[in-house]
Amino acid sequence: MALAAGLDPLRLAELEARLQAGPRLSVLTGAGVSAASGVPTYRGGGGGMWRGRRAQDLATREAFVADPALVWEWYDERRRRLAVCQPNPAHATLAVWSRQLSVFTLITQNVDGLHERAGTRNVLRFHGSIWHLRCAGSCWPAPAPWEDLRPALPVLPPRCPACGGLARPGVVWFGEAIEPSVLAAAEAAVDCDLFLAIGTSAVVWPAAGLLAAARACGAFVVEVNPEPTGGSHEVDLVLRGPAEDILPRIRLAPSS
Ligand code: BV8
Ligand code: ZN
Repeated sequence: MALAAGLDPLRLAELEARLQAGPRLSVLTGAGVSAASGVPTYRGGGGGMWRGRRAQDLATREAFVADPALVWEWYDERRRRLAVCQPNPAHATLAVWSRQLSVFTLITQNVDGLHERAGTRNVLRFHGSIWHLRCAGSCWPAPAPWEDLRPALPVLPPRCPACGGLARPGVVWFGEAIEPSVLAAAEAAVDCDLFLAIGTSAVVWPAAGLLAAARACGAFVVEVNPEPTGGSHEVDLVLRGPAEDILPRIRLAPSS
């Protein structure tokens, strides 16, 4: 496979040398890492809109309270589409790295579950999971989020098994806080030697702030993305191309 156009082999070699030094590696992924699996990105072609509504307007508590059935139709449609998507070579490469490097953390903004399905170790689901549900009410003790992998939910909107009230997707909506233990683990993971930002537009906060935080900890920060992003100005190395082409080319061990 020819290298992605515009991809400098010397830059690839620089990342490879740093990986082969056995660094403490942290990776932040966004929707771009799942693009090759057929999962629409939020700001790319069409992924951000549904029935004329913007994803960031639908992925809110306000939208859910106003019309839980409509919001659940959107999530149900996304779950059905995701159920036929497979991890791609970018997910597979990161899964191998997660098992071969002793200090590895993957912080994903994606809710699609493809990193887990690829067998990646130590995944932090920064924005939760579309395959998890939790009580939307305030039943106490509310059950912990539960996993439901059925592509088509039998009842929409689904109910909470404990109180019979509405269930909601186990994701973090705009305006909602990141789960404190996940946020703390991600903030600890930016203290690393090498930080890769892969397939993210670096627009959504506080995830976007992790790049500068890693830099401030002395990490060498790399962006893997076919396009410039909100974080391009604060990285040390840019690999301008698709993750599914670039990542599999990077050898974790010097060729014997
Ligand atoms: C919070 C789950 C406070 C739901 C999601 C500071 C400044 C400005 C705004 C804010 C700020 N702080 C907070 C905000 C508000 C808001 C925000 O950031 N808004 C944005 C729009 C400006 N943030 C929040 O609301 C967050 N909460 O801060 O709460 C708080 C604190 C305490 C107490 C109470 C409240 C919560 C944000 C989480 C929202 N939930 N997802 C669902 O999915 O249904 S975010 C959702 O959008 C995704 O999860 C993802 O994270 C994000 C999209 O970003 P990307 O993943 O980067 O995807 P995108 O499409 O944008 O880009 C794709 C990239 O891939 C592109 O660059 C493209 O070039 C590239 N690409 C394409 N193909 C490939 C590729 N790359 C590599 N290979 C390829 N083949
Ligand atoms: Zn309940």
